[in-house]
Amino acid sequence: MATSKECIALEDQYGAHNYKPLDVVLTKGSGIWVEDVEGKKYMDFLAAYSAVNQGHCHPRLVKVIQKQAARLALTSRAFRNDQLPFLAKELCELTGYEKMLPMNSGAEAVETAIKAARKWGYTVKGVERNRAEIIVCDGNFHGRTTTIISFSSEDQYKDGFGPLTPGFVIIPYGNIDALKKAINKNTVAFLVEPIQGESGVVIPQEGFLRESAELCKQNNVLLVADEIQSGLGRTGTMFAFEHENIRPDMVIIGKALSGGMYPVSAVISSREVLGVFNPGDHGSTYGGNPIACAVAREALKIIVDEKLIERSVDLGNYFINKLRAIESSYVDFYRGKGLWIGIVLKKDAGGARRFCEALRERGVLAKETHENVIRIAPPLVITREEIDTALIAIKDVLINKT
Ligand code: IF1
Repeated sequence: MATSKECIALEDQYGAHNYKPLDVVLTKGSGIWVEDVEGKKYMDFLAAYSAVNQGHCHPRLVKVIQKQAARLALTSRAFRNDQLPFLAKELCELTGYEKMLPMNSGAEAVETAIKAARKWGYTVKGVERNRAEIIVCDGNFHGRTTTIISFSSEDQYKDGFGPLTPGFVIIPYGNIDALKKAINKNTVAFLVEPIQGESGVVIPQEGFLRESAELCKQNNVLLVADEIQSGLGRTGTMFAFEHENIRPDMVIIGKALSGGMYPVSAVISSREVLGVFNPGDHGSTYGGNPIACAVAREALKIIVDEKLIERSVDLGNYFINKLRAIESSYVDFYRGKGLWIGIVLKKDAGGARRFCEALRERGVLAKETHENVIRIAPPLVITREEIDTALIAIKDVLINKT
């Protein structure tokens, strides 16, 4: 078996350098634990950006993917398969939406929502052709396609990739007056993350989402929630928007929809909105394939059966209270919902990356986001004892730094 050093050298030589990962080469995983090629074990406190909410290699997902792979893997949507209808039904029943459209990556599902919103604007709302506007937020992250980066507020994501797609308006995250001002007769949708992940687990001021939903309703604008990272239990509810008792017109999901086993994403919405798509308007070779659907059906059942949402509430509260009791001169404050916590460091703490490297030395894998936030998002199957174990390392690092 190759060593970490060999793996890193090969990837450096043959792989494009569009990432700068921590130099840990993983080869196995189970629950919250992962193991590197030298046999060192780590606790995974990133969970593949919340794709692995159900834990690594969940035995039920392993079984389902093996069984379905041996039976039927791909038909394309030119033919039907016997898994998609059941995923569609189960997902709609679980979430209370009328229809779903399956894709693969998160970005593809975001693109799907954008296309649906635009076409809804032209065919239902009556917006003049090619004039549709979608409002988005400063600090957003919705993926990396050319259209999606067109409305990123992060220069690096766009620089060198133009010409960009027009039709997007950026407002400050959480600013309801700005949203009010930005809406006009051409506005078809407001696309928002209920909690911003990449921005550092940023929770908008209480009431923002509720007031956004009202504004959207008054102005016949679709409220579109990107729950790719925040959804499916991470924040202690099925969807993060539930914290404000709203119901977006369209919801975008991905990541944990497959428990990390396979790329599966979807848009869920009403008959009115997803009804704008006619045969040939949109699609994907792999979207809705039998493996994806079988895995997603099981991944959703695991969230319910293992009470991952309830666990996220209880353990998230337990965790953040324990963190708040740590007296660290480096920490500015903590914020979080459920098992999604941002440790916000002081400006002079020397950046979060060094803390993540120190955590890794102590067997905890976490990823910084923006200069000074340590993001904590373990699989939701984590136990209280495992949190206690991790807290020893976290406390040590937050007090001693390295
Ligand atoms: C990478 C960030 C997290 C997402 C939301 C859509 C997508 C994502 C809310 C696109 C993806 C990822 C992708 C990953 C890093 C990561 C990330 F820091 F870049 F922002 F999680 F915080 N909407 N998020 O969070 O989904 O097409 O990737 O399946 O390496 O780009 P995708």
